[in-house]
Amino acid sequence: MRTGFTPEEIDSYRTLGHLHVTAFLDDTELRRWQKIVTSAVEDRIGHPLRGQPAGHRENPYSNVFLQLMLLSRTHEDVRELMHNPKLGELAATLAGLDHIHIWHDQALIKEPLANATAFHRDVPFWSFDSSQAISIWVALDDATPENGCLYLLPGSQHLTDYEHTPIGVNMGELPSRYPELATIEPVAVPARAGDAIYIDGMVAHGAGCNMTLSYRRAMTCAYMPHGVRFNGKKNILTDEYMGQLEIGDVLDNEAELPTIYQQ
Ligand SMILES: O=C(O)CCC(=O)C(=O)O
Repeated sequence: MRTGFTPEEIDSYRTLGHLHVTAFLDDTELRRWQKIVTSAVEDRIGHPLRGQPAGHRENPYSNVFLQLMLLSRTHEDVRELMHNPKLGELAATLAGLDHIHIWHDQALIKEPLANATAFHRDVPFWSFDSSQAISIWVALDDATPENGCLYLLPGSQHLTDYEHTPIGVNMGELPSRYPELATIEPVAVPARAGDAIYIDGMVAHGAGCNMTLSYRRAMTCAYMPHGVRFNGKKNILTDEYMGQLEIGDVLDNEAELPTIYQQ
């Protein structure tokens, strides 16, 4: 696994709102991630990653991807992968933080013929507002313009606010809401299996549709800066924790939102 970043990579992340790291995992690590994540996904969904193409569900958003949240809470081997402090240190370095927590992990699997993921920002879905939240998106298959690679609007992380805007079915909904985004040419970020793409939590991004008959697997983890405050949105917080929170409280529940790196 990558162990650090050059100053140029850090600058590039902060300017563009994303960083593509090639060969983030070596071949042995990639095979291990593929095996562990695929087995956890299949266990959660109750069938192998084979079968009919996406498109049979009535709601178009349900045909965007299989979204398996918090596999690390139910599968010990996923927990081991995701709770690697090195992953936390790398994310903290890019985000300019000295203490960082796991917000959530999720596997995102584009099924054959899956719909595109419309442009969105991640933080407005979450229970805190911050300009330093960051995610890692690790390709477990080659992600191409044909099967649903990521697309980003470089530099857009500074151009919007924290208002929640749902991921619509239409690619242009976010740029319609924030016209400045419509001045930025989307950039495709094809990735080889084992590459990682770091994504600023406020950068506008999406993914293409999967026009192939194969699955496009990715494993992701989102990170929360230490000391951020509850904004009233539930997202992945448990009912029990929500019941204890008031808007403005620091999100400091280590059982739900564990520290993954502290300098
Ligand atoms: O994998 C995808 O299709 C989209 C990924 C994404 O939007 C995200 O990780 O926030």
